[in-house]
Amino acid sequence: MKGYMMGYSARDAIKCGSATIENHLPETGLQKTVSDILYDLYSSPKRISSKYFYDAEGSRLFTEITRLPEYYPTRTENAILRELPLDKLIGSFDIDIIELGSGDHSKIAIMLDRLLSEDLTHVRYVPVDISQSALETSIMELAGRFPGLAVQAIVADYCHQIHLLPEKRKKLFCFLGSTIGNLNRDEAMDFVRKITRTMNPGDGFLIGFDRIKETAVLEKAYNDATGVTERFNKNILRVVNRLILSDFEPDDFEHKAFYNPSERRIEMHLEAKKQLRIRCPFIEKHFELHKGESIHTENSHKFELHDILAIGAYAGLSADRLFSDNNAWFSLAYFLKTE
Ligand code: SAH
Ligand code: AVI
Repeated sequence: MKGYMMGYSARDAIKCGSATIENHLPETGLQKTVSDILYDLYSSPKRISSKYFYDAEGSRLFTEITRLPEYYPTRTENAILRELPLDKLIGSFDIDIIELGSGDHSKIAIMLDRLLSEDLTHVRYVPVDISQSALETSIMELAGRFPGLAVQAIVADYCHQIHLLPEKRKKLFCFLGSTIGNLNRDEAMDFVRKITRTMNPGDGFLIGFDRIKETAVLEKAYNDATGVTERFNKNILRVVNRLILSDFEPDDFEHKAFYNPSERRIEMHLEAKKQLRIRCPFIEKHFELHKGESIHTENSHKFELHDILAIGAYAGLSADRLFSDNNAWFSLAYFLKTE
């Protein structure tokens, strides 16, 4: 079995103007995907990896979340990005800007808007995302907005397919939106360290961190009045149904999102409204959820300044600049590889 999200194989790279898109997800193998998902569903407590949120519908819903009044992280980070001296961070070298989890590319567009058109000729943009649909939309929209910008899009799992990242040219890595917070704290440290190993002296790493703030503000951002986050959370069950051929009924579950102060994170769960039997052809029997049992679908860690500095230090990076809004609700840390 091959290929875990439908699509073309890596060899069928698609071109759009001066942009290319390659799908490397099939290399991870469907069998491994099925066994990973089943392993997590048999764990106690049950869980589903948050990377499965992002099929075409999940990516669309996430963009809708970023526009909600309650979801402060995007507009706060965007305001910081609008002031970011990108020209100073990249200099006048030929450079790859590699964005991990680029989503709907709205943030790189804000950053590239700040560059003069002659500076853009030195840039190759390399968005890396697990969502093929998000990258397809991105390359088309970027071609219209920044004609001539070289784009090499990579559909891949950035945690397990780091070897696919370009190595030769000078690089600026971007990991925005506090997507780093969706990894557990140890995973985040190891991930930044692994990426850093692919960097050369002089390369930079820009990481967005959502900061700790009033619990009410945090919890509202994940419990919006119009229920978009609820739809986003439940959509993960449709993705899982497609991958493991299970029969989860999303409306049998209630969306739960709350701040866990001891872990300093928002947790999202799907809680069974009644006793459930879930069937899946890859297991001999069904598996059961009792009423009130929950499936943990996402962690969104929040960061103190010392957490941010520790992540850079563990990777051997120098913390060069920290850009924050006036309330310190969100910070962008610019780390430099010096040796
Ligand atoms: N950076 C954007 C999008 C954040 S949403 C922003 O700040 O708005 C998180 C993005 O990361 C999604 O587009 C999702 O598809 C992608 N993603 C999540 N897990 C991933 C993984 N393991 N590998 C590659 N992309 C991943
Ligand atoms: C992508 N990531 C940083 C978002 C977050 O805030 O953790 C995903 C999200 N989940 C619910 N709302 C937004």
